[in-house]
Parts: sequence; C-alpha cells; structure tokens
Amino acid sequence: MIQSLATILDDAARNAIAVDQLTKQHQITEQQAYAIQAASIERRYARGEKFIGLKMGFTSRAKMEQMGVHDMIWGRLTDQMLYENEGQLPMKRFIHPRAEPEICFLVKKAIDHELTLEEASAHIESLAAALEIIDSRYQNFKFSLEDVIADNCSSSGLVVGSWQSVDTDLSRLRIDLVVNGETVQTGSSSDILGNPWESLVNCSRLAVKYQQPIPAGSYIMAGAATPAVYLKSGQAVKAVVEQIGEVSLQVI
Ligand code: OOG
Ligand code: MG
Repeated sequence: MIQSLATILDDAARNAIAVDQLTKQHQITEQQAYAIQAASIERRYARGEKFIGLKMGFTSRAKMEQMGVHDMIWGRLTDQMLYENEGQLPMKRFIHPRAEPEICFLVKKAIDHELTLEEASAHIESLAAALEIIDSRYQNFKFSLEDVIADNCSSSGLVVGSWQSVDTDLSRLRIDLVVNGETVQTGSSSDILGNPWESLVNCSRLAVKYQQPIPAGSYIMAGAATPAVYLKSGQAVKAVVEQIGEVSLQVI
C-alpha cells in the first residue's frame, strides 16, 4: 500500500494533476503517512533529484487555522524545488500553487541529535528571508493531517534571499508577503512557535525520530508566519523580513 500511494502522489506532482485525498479511500496512520512521504521522495532521488533540506509546517496559528490542521509537520526539500532569487516561477509546473513568507536556516554542522535551544545556533551558518511555494496534490487544496504528511507537506518550491548573521535577533521581526507591490499578508517571527529557533529545535527532534539525517549545507525552512496566498501568472511575489531582507519571484 505504501508504494502504490507514494506513486499516486509522485505522479500527481510530476504531471501537475490533482488527485483525491488518500484518506477518503484508506485508513492511514501518521507513521504510515511519513512512510508514504519517504517512499515518494525515494522516487525523486531515483530520478536524480538531490536532498537539500527540510521544511517545517503548521508552526504558526495562522497556518493551522487556514488549513484546519493543528499539528506540526515536516517535509523534505530537493534541488528540483529550488528557484533563483528574482527568478521566474512557471505556473505550468504546478496545480494550484500558493506562496508563503518564511525564514530559512543554513546548517553549518550536521544535526544528528535533538538540539536544545541553547546549542541550536552553533549548528547554523546563517539565515535568510525565504518564500515557500506550496502546491497540494489534492483537489481543492483540502486534506487531513495524514494526507498532507504523505504529500510531503505540499512542498513544491522555495527561494532563499541573501544570507545574514545567525546573531540576528529573530524574536520580533515583521514579516510581509507582497504581491505586485501590495502587502497582502503580515505576520511576525514571534508567530512561528514564539521564535523561529524553536522551529529548528522541533525539526531536529522530528528528524531524529524519523531517522532523517541533516547534513551540513542543508536548508531548514521554519514555517510560514502568515496564511498562504494563491498565485497567478503575471504576479511579482515577494517576502520581506524586517532586518533580514527580501526575496522575490516573478510568476509566469
Ligand atoms: C501544508 C504546508 C504548511 C507551513 O509553512 O506551515 C507549511 C500546507 O499548508 O499545504 O508549509
Ligand atoms: Mg511553509
């Protein structure tokens, strides 16, 4: 069952065609959902994609409420998902993409145990403003917790701005999502589990639990501080994080 469900989701992503929620037909536990995610990512690796890091999801109340899912989740990022800052994002690769503003950490020293908040920064080289592009493989962007975990937490794209010092105080920075020059969502770094460093700590805990290595050079996305917004071709979309900088994409 794990392999066949992983294939359904992987094909949906590759062909940009939405599928029914898996949990409409199957009873799936959270553990099985992570096994489906792992199997679908193995298919990407087999095609030559490379692991580049992890993303945390539902680390803010705004996101949990928007999607009706109330548990932290994590997914895997590959090189095929990475876009260039100020580059183009082709709509045709996606089903119904949404953008959300985030903060990304760059790992300096491999994370192989559950970090404490105190030791977290010693593992990080730098941090940056980021945009995540999420694209649920499910019809109408609707899912249960198990569905979204199996679907690699809707991961489909990311773009990272210029790297800044780990000493930047992340406790209270304004985060904006800007579309065509207009601010469409506003949040604060404190909306991400109180502080994005907490998201990194949780990421280390979950990676250990699911035996996912985090080598040096990995990206860790802390999760969105605001609800995500649907994208349309012709839009310029930008994430702006106070003191850290901005990052943008042109949707084509
Ligand atoms: C799931 C992914 C959630 C975040 O930052 O909270 C996420 C989704 O909303 O489709 O990436
Ligand atoms: Mg996200």
